[in-house]
Amino acid sequence: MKKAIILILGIACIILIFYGIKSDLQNIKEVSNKEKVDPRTVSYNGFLRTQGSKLVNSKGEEIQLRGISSHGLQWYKDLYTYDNLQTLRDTWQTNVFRIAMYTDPNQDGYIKNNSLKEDVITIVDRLIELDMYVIIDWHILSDNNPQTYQTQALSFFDELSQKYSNTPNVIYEICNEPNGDITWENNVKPYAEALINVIRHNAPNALVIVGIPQWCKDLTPVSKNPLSFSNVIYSVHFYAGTDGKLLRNKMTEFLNNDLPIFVSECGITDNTGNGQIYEYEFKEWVNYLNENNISWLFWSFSTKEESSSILTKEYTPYIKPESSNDEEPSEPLANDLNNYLTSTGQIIKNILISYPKD
Ligand code: IDC
Repeated sequence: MKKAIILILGIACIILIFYGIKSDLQNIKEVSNKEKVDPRTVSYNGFLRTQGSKLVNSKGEEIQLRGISSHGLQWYKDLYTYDNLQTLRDTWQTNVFRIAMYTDPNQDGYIKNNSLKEDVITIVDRLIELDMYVIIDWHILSDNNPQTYQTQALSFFDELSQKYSNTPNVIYEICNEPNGDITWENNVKPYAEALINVIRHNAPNALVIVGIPQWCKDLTPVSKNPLSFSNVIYSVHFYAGTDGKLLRNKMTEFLNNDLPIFVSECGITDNTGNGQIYEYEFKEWVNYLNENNISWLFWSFSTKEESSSILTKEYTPYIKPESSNDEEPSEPLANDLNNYLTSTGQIIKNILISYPKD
């Protein structure tokens, strides 16, 4: 009798151990599968390139990047902490962030304030660590012609493309929005050729975004006379209160000419970045972008009191004190940006998280 009990207990133990090991193995397999195939990461996708009108990853699969653009780095750089970028990745499900570095000296941009380059590098390195794509945006705006500071742009991108020559995360946006008294043929195209030559020399596989005339809306001259480089993508910017079907029709025509488009900036207001919110029109835009697999980034990650901001002015980020690098904030939730969303922030977050998991 005793022997029989011992035997039964023994068999029961063996069965339990067997199932324990099996479920452990299953867990390990599930975790390692997840680690291997998260299709939003740079480790999965590698260097991006263009193929006709499409953007594809290193395996030739189509890809759509979605993310948020910073506001002017000179004003809001403290917001782009590692924790906040991680939140954009994990809770907002984005895979790209854009660093808008204004150039205009009259706006305290890079031409006057060279130390912004160090801030760009700090944020780029955070995004590399987070396995996300990052766009370095030479944010011309009131300095309408990209040729005005071409010399400075050449040395800026020369240095950064050397530094990040083998880093698939980094995408170069060489001029935000050319505007004013300039043309594609005489100003933007020659500027782009000079810049792309330098970037390609250092980082032959890098994707380059080229802003086009009239605040990134005038596609016609580009279509007639595109750049002859590969892996170049043209940026179109829209603001839902200003731009609609007319611009979308032009984009469709452009795509049909086998040329690629990247929406490196877009907004839910009119083009002032303030005033009314055009939620319905913005969602029409997002549907169009999804149908065509066009990447897009939202303007903007800021706390400025204007309706394009995703955060309220009360938000302040938690900055880790220098001396206690590893310490957790005592009240982490108090600094969670998700608790300080404007209605714009809430709408954009909902749009981003409603995508099916890739
Ligand atoms: C706006 C900012 C605003 C700032 C202004 C001038 O939202 O706070 O005062 O720039 O620096 C763009 C530009 C982008 C603009 C945005 C909204 O790329 O810099 O930001 N916009 O006006 N193009 C179309 C709209």
